[in-house]
Formats: sequence, C-alpha cells, structure tokens
Amino acid sequence: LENTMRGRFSEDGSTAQFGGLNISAVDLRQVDRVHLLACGSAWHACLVTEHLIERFARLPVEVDYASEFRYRNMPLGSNTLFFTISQSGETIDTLAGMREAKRKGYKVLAVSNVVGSTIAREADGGVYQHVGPEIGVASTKAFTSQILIGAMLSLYLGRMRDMSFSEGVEVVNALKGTPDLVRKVLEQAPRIREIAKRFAHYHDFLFLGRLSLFPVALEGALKLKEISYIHAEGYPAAEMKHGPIALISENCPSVFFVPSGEMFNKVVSSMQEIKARKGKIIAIATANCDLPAGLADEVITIPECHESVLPVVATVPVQLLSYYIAVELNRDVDKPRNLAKSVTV
Ligand code: F1P
Repeated sequence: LENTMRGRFSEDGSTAQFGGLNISAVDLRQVDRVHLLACGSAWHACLVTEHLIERFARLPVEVDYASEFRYRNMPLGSNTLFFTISQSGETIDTLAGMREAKRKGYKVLAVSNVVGSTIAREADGGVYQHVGPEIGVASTKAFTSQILIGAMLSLYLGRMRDMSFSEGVEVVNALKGTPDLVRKVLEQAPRIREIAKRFAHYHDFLFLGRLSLFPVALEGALKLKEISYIHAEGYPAAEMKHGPIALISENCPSVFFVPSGEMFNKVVSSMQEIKARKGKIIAIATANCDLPAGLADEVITIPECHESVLPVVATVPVQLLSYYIAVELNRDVDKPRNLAKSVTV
C-alpha cells in the first residue's frame, strides 16, 4: 500500500511506471477536498470512494460526471486533489474533464487499467489496476478493483490525518481478506443462477442500497441494463418513498442490499413498504442479518465483513445476477448492443 500510494517517493521505487500518487506527503497533508471525475461504472466507483474517503480520511469529496465537470462553473479551492478513474484510460469525456482540471492549474491523478493509456500518460500520477484486460464490454473486475483502490486511497489519506494505527491495521487486514470473501460469494453462483432463471422475465427492476451500497445499487442496475437490456434503476433505499414507489407492483422486483448494523432496521422498513405493495424482493444480506421470515422472496447471503470491503463483496452477487439473467435471455454478454469498450467520440 505504501509503495502503491507513494510512487516515486517510495524507497524501493517499485511503482515507478505510473508514478504512484506522485505528490509529496507534505502536499497530501494540505489537501482539504477531493474531486473525483469519471463516467459510467467508474463514476459509481467514485461514489463508493467518496463514502470511504469521507469515512476514513474525513475529507469532503465531490463526485462529478466528467462530461459535466467541464461545463460547470464551480469554485475550487487550491488544495483540491483531483482524481479520475477510467478502466480503458481512453474515455473522451474523462480525458476532457481531466484536461480541464489541468488547464485550471490542478494536478490530476488517475486510476486506470490500461498501461500507457492516454489518461495514464497525461495524469500527474496515479495507480494502475493491473487486473488484466476486461474481455467483455461491461466493466466487472475493473469496477471491483477500482473500489479496492478507493479503499486503499482512503486508508492512505486517513492515516495521514487522524485515523488511528489500530483502525488502519483493521482496514489493511480487511483488504487482505477480500479474495477469500469474494471466493465465498462465487461459491453461490449456482444458486444465483437459479434465482436469475426465476426473475429473467421481468421488464423492470429496482436496486436499493444505502450509504456505500447505494452506488453498488446503481452499478447493479447499470449491469442489468447493459447486458440484459432490462430496464433497471438504482436508488438510495429510503429515496424509494419519494417517487419510485409508484413503480412497485408484482411486476417490478427490487434487489435490496441489507447490511448489518445501524442501517439494518431502516433497510428492513423499506423492504416492508415494498412487500406491502406486492413487490418481489431479492435480498443481498450479510450473514449476520436476522431478516424477518418471509420478507424477502430470495436471499443471497454474503459473508460478514469490514465496511471498507463491503462494497466489493456486495457487488459480485449483482454482477452474477445480471450475467445469469442475460444468459437466460440469450444476450451477447460480451458484446452488448450499442455499447463500446471505450467511448472515444
Ligand atoms: C467508462 C464506461 C464504462 C461502460 C462502457 C462505456 O469506461 O462508461 O463504465 O461499461 O464500457 O464506458 P472507462 O472510462 O472506465 O474505460
């Protein structure tokens, strides 16, 4: 982590290629605001990162669609840290947003999966994802690795501020444990496939989550749209009351992310609102949740885990669900219609 984030400031120089953050610890300590720019799935990764940075580093974060940032007239402080996230490193809107921030005199850091991509070359520093090429068009492993980098970044910034050593150790251990957690979720693939078969005929879905799981809900809805062409929307679970609830009927299932802890009862109460309107529910719930019997029509259990890795662990089941629904509908999951691997025009 230290090497990845410190880049050429690391003693062994192991991340020389992209340069790491390429900003001295002194300058990083001056940062009082973080601005994240991206498009599509990478924008959702920014929203997860926003939660993690606010939680662990206690820094205010703004997340912009890169395509909007260029045309906004927002006042920016001189100690703002800019970050772009782009799997391909070629997305034209992200590149243009990054160039605009640089034109305004800011250093811009990047996260990219493609070594030597335009964004990687033009950024002032950054981190390669190194997860291998995304074979299909829709971002999957690229997305989960982006949010892991977001967790590492928030840990790094947090430790520069008031995050305690022991809390830092907890996050590091959680990050190290991620492969085992994801493996446990993958073991459930056959069951998720069965659920997908039962739900593939619906034309509308809602994905509902809270806090860092809200962007995961957005990503779940996007994956379903991208590869199965089913209409899906993501909302913060409680926002559902403010309009989307009009969509609920036996014909519009909801996928709920159910974490344990302080949000549990609130999410359960949103689920009850759906149930009262005859909406079907697929719950993606952590193992320690005591869901009222019969509230969810299907439950996909994910392992209990630290909040820093929960968004990764919760993403995998919705990626699988979208994948199996798309397969059930005979869609070309690797080359969905109308989508390009990187949007360069
Ligand atoms: C951004 C993105 C992808 C999406 C599609 C179009 O790509 O919106 O999230 O799945 O492929 O481009 P990138 O900037 O992360 O390469």
